[in-house]
Amino acid sequence: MKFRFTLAALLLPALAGAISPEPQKMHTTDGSAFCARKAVYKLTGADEADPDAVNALRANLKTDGTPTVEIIIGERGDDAVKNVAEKIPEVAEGYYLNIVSPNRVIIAGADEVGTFYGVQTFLQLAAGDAHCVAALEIIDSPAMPKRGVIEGFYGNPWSHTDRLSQFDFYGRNKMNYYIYGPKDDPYHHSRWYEPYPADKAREMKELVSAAHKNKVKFVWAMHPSNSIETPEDRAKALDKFSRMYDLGVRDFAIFFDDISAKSVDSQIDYLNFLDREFVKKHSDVGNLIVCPTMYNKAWSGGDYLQKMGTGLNPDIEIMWTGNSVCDMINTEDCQWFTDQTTRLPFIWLNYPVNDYGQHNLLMGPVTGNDREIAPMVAAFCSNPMQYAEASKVALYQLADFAWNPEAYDADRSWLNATAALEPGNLDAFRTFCLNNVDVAPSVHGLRFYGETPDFAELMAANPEITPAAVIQFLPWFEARRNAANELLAAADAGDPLLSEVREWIVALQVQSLQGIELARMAEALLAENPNGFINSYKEFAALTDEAENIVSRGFDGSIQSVRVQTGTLHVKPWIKTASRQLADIFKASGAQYPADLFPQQTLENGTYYIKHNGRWLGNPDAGAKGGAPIFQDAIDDINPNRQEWHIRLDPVTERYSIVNSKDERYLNEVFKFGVNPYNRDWNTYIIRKQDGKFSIQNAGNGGQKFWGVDGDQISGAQNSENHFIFEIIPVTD
Ligand code: 14T
Repeated sequence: MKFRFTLAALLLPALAGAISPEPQKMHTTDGSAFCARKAVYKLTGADEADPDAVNALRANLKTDGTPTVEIIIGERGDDAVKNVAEKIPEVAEGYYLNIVSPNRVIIAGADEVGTFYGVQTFLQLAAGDAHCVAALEIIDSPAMPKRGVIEGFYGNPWSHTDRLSQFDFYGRNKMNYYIYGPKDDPYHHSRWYEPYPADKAREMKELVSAAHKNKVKFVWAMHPSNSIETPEDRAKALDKFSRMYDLGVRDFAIFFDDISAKSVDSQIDYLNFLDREFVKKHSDVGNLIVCPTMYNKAWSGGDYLQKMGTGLNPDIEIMWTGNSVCDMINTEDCQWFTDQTTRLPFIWLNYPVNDYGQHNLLMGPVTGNDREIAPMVAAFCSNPMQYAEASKVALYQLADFAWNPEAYDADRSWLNATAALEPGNLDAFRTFCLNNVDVAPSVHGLRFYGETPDFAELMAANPEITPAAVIQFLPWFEARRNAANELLAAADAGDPLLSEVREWIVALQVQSLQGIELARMAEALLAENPNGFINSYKEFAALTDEAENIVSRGFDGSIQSVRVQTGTLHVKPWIKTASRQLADIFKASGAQYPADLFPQQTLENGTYYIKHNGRWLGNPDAGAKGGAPIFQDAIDDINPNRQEWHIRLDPVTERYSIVNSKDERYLNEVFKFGVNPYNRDWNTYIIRKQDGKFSIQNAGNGGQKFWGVDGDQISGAQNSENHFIFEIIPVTD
């Protein structure tokens, strides 16, 4: 067969590894080529070709001994590749790769970066399973000119080792941008004007050079907040930029995100000043990039963006996260931005960043970005997790997307990503990743519904949670336990990715053991074996406790330590519901059990008065929209249930909802009647009891405020106050 496009390498897994990103054009040609494992290479053109490309070949291939394969290498204009000049794509960073039967390879870049990328593709082919390469021809180039990563999250910045490993990864996967802007590096943000101390400066220099060797632009970003107007502030900014220049930095950005900006005019004036007084005074410094204060559509208003568009020097680039802070990028978002600014957005994709939902990892297929955006963006960069190694699963796919969005297939890209990253534990690793897909409800509302798809199928097949149904889930949990055990062994043997996310693997293990214990409880119920049930229940309760106390990055000085969770979309809520269901069946069976076996609820589900200083909490405007409950001096004998409250434990959050018995309206986290649909992540409370009095506290997304009382309304209490100020009294007929 003469022409087989694009998918050829994936259809020939025994012959080649997956090429990352997927090439634009590829076809196999007649004849077979050579086995890379045994080959000894001779390089032709190495003197003129890009040195980083040549080094990458030398570092990965055998070149000593009698040559069996010739590699002809160079970029447009070089003698070595002049015969194929017309085959080289006319796109920056493109390349032509020809593996000619039986033993010749031609790598010809459109420019130095193109040659380097051609080498990466060849090395990927040469590292395929059988180490044998097919004769084939590739013409390849990026759809988006700037592709990469913004280290722009809150929390523990990446380590030096993390970053070095990232740059190597970007080089191999053809990403060419890295923007340095970790919010918790004081020299970037809070003390932007201070020079890096000597040891940090040395590391920075090493980083810049490692990035450049991998054809990655190292953009150093500064976040000066509102200190931008005075001559002193501006002199400090120039000084800091100069110091960074001396460390090798040639690309700069200014971030104005997450502040309340004083004035767009002074931001524009400041940026144009830096552009004029610094960028334009250095012929080797790239375009200035800015993250505006209004960096997404939901936060945009007034004439801010229009002013940026017309006021900024034309080659200053403006970042954009899309429709909202955390959202995938659609053509409409890009168009909207361009309509405002007359510029193409420099995309800052807030994925897989998880600083706003730290309990969850984002390890799934990357879906949701429109494939048609390539001509509509200036750049496509992603803000990752503080977990650098684990972020590579998403970054691999985003590199694939940005290079060749038309061919992008999220599931296939995810399969390739996982295979490239954990070839030794592939099935177990994929199982692990699929348990960590959704970020759970958060302020940003970004969700992914593809988590644990086979568990979702089991749930659909067993909609009612009976003991027999619970037993159906046993093999699923056993398979997870086995995967977790395998990955833990690899983590402890030093695998960098798996040891980085070790706690989430433990969480998967504990969750599987919970599921296995639930099946034992179900078996005991069916066998009418109360002691068996009690023992398994105790075991289950201990595992639940363990699951809630797995902490990642809890070391001293950690900026963000995290209580980990996994399988939150389907598995975790199912486990909670199933355990309550089995416990209820057991209680109803009339079996004897120790009084303290089941957790004591502070309050049994029921209807209560809530009282403060002798006054009753009531709902005088029952049936209205919104409004607040009121403490009333007198008991309501006209409509008594306006002062009666249904207080119930939500089985998923294990916190209480508080709903008025007159009109079923719930209380929300700002102490009012909610007007949106009830949401357990916002509208449930922790209720505690001490000396006969109760405290009520917001939780989940609702924050941590305790209820206090101000006049006749509930208000947020000061932390120093006594929070046990309420009486909660059952309504008895
Ligand atoms: F600059 C921006 F494009 C941006 O996204 N800024 C931050 C970013 O550093 C952070 O990692 C990301 C995800 O949490 O969101 C932005 O930070 C926020 C966003 C909010 F909506 C911080 C507080 C918020 F309320």
